[in-house]
Amino acid sequence: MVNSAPSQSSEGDCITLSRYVLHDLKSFSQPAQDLSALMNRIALAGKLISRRLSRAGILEGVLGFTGETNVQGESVKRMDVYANDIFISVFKESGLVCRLASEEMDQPYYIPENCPIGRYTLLMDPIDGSSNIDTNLNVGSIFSIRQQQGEQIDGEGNDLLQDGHQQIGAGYILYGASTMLVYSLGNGVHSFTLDPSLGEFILAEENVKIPESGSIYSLNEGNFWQWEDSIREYVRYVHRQDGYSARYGGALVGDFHRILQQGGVFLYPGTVNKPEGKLRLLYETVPLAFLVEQAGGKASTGTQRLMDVVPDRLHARAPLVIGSPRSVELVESFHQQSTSQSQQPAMADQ
Ligand code: AHM
Ligand code: MG
Repeated sequence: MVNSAPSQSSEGDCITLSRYVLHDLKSFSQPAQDLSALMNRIALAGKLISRRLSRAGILEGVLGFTGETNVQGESVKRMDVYANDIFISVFKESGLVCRLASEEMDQPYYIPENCPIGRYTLLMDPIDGSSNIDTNLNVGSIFSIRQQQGEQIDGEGNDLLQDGHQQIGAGYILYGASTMLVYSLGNGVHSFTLDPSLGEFILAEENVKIPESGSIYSLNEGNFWQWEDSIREYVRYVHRQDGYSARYGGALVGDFHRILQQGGVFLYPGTVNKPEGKLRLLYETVPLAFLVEQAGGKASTGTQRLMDVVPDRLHARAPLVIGSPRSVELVESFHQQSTSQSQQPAMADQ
């Protein structure tokens, strides 16, 4: 057991991610060592991606599109491919992760030499918010860790079609003014800032707690006329109140990070054409749901707790309402109102 809590007393005693993870898990056991090593590899991927992004404007072949489309039919950016390859390469010969599943890949990627010992699957969105890359705005990587169950896993990853409670950890890396890594392995949420001079993620805040409510609402209001009534009613309500602020950066990780720190709610609702919304369950919304719940917040589809949703396919999507508990409940109350109204018998004409 690790007994003494590391303390951040001076610049010479900064707490690195690898040191902190073992403290967080309160163990030096083999599984704890493995998870610590796994988090270190994720951090390495984050450092490599961060380094490339920081020089994007002066390196050849970083910005722009590849000309390909991914499994979702979306145009692929060069950085999407780079970041996806980085996550794969940092786990090769690691003995840790047998399989990676990513927003960018049709089917899971197996690293057979790891599989006899590496019982983990890493799910990820290697670059989330990639439309921000070419304008030098913040983007992120989202990750989720699941333990493989049983000996047999099929090539298509059907065993991954389970609810969010199967996650043993989740987090994100935010490539912003500084690069931050925020994670939870089920014992609270902890945040780290990359110190480029050391090349290490240093503890910024342990046990991050989201405020009970907040004044920020974050959604793409350009879709107003495509939403269902309940979301439109919620936004009309917000417009009539004093003190709300709209904040939307077009990259989920950055928008979510602000809400985690300052409170409020992020929404990506379904639209007429896409009732299930835009964001993917396994790579984006469910990992953040795990994290926000660990920070005392809530995540829902508007009508159902997100952690309970079972995807019907690897790249399934669902509407997202995530943030401070009271702020999420407020959005849900508009859904409930609209459901109860639609269930009332139509008034007979007088
Ligand atoms: P991506 O993973 O293809 O980048 O798409 C996800 C991003 C989120 O980061 C962001 O919240 C959302 O798409 C923005 O979508 P929109 O431009 O429709 O507002
Ligand atoms: Mg994404």
